[in-house]
Amino acid sequence: KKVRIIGVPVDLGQAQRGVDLGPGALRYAGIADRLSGLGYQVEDQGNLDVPVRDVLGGEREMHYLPSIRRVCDAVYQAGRRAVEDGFLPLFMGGDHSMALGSIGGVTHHEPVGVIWIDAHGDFNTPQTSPSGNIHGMVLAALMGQGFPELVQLGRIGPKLQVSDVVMIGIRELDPQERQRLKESGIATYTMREIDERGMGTVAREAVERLEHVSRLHVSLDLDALDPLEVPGVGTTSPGGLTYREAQLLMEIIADSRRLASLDIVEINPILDQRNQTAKIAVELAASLLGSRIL
Ligand code: DIR
Ligand code: MN
Ligand code: MN
Ligand code: MN
Repeated sequence: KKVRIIGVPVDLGQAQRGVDLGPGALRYAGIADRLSGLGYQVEDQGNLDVPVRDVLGGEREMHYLPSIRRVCDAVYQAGRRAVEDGFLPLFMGGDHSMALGSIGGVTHHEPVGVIWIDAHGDFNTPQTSPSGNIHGMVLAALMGQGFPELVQLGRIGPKLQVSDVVMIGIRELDPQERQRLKESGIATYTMREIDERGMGTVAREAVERLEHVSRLHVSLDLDALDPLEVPGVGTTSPGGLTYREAQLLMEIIADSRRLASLDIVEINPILDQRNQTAKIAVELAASLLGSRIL
């Protein structure tokens, strides 16, 4: 069992400064040692090259689309190579825009089922996005909608089918994004579903919905958790998953034994207290990779 850690210090997909420090925060929280302790051979490939926005003045109006595309191209190739080399790639963001590359790359050879854990839908198109921020458009682009530069990234055409995606933790959607998501047919477990039915039931059902694919990818946006427990994220949304609910979700996904790749995104250590968000993310990653209480 081999894990390859790939740092993607990109903050260009959103407005708040500080998410580019996520890979460092996760390393300082001990992610590599935690996973080695579980018996994995862990290889840290370092950070991919990402330009800082301070040198990209001319791209501001375009919400850094050209640079995000270039970064995601590199992420795509790194993800593809990790799978070819027999590793489970762990992508450390950075903001969620990097998932365009990670999910593109890990689906290069065969489809994967994606569990998108997020307070937000990330299902905007350039036409529906009130902010223009590309991290809010990633899932739509992966499914073939939005900027052609992003839709055609790595290889031509959509990277995901509707039936290959489940979303968990959703509670904040823009008006037109909400309409788009409802019409998309994507299986979406909102906070209401989790409150009413419980995380155990929801998580098992979510994994079952992806039974037709042999590999699973988890895209974990830390803002899915409640900001009281993880203050170190850029776009906080109240009423999120508790740490316990998130742990249970990780353990149930791990039980499937099909986890093949992972994104940990949107950690902003500048807004954090004592790196607690990254520490919690490390514990969640450990559960997802098989750590058990007993
Ligand atoms: C919002 C926020 N829906 C947007 N999205 C965030 O800008 O499109 N995603 N924060 O994680
Ligand atoms: Mn997100
Ligand atoms: Mn989010
Ligand atoms: Mn704009």
